[in-house]
This record gives sequence, C-alpha cells and structure tokens, in this order.
Amino acid sequence: MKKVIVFISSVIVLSSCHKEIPKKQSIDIDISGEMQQVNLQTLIQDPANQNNFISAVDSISKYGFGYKLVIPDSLKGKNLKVIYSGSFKETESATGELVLSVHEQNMNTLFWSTYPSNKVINEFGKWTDFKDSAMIFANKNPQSAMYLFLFNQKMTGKGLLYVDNLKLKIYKD
Ligand SMILES: [Ca+2]
Repeated sequence: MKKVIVFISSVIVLSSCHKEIPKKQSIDIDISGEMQQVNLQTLIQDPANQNNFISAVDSISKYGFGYKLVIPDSLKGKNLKVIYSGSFKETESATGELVLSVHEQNMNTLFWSTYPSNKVINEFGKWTDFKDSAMIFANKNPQSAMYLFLFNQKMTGKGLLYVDNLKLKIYKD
C-alpha cells in the first residue's frame, strides 16, 4: 500500500508553468490536506511494469482513480482553467471517460464535463495519451463550491478501461 501512495503522490502536478497560458496567473496550491486520491481500490499493478500502478474499471465497477480537491477560498468565484492529461487503454469498447466536476458540500453538482476515451482511442489494447482542458466559469464555481473532482469512469460497454499517469493543472483567470 505504501508503494501505491508514493507513486500516486508523484503524479500529482500543480505547476506554475507560464508557457502554456501566457498572461494568465497560474497558481501553486498547497496540496497537503486539500487534495486526495479517490477510488484507490481500482488501482492494480501494471502487468508490464510491477513498479507502476494503473486504474482499471469495467462497467460494473464504474468509477476509477482520480483526485478530489477541496477548493481553496482563493479560487472560489474565479474562472478556472483545468488542464488534464494521461493515458487511456480500452480493451473492447471505447466508452470510458474522464469526468471533471465541481460540487457543493452536500455533493450538489455545480459543474460537470466529460472527456470521452473515444476522442483519442483508435485501437483496443493499446495505450493512448490524451491532453485537454476545460473552463470552469465563475458562475459554476461560486462561494458555495466545495469540491473539484477529476476521475475516470466507464458506465457502459464491454471490457476494461485503464488509465495511467493522470495529471491536472489548475489555472486561475
Ligand atoms: Ca501509473
């Protein structure tokens, strides 16, 4: 279990890179106690590399590995740009997706967007990298916003969805 935690910590990236979004303020978030990993039970050892852990779900287990961020007050009421990247692998049907969402404390949904694996996958059983971004406008991120989630899921379809190297960066307008 220790290995899992160490590995996951190493893939969290909240950088202050200015190259990708000129003229916009990027942020460094103190992630201690604010961000946690979710659906750790879906992590398995990568058969190709026992030092690597990957998320594996099917349409029965549904919800795969991701992150849960307690949104700091400094980000509430702001436009946020979230950049996410990683690798997908599907075995029989490209029905998996990445979900980015914002919720209030009672889990009422304020924002929900998905990035389907079929945007990039054109061959089953092969790892395919993805990178994209989503804007969360201030009206979807009000003072009552509490959690930001980024996780993968496979709600329908045959086979398994694998996800590796899931990363996110958050920029404040
Ligand atoms: Ca991994």
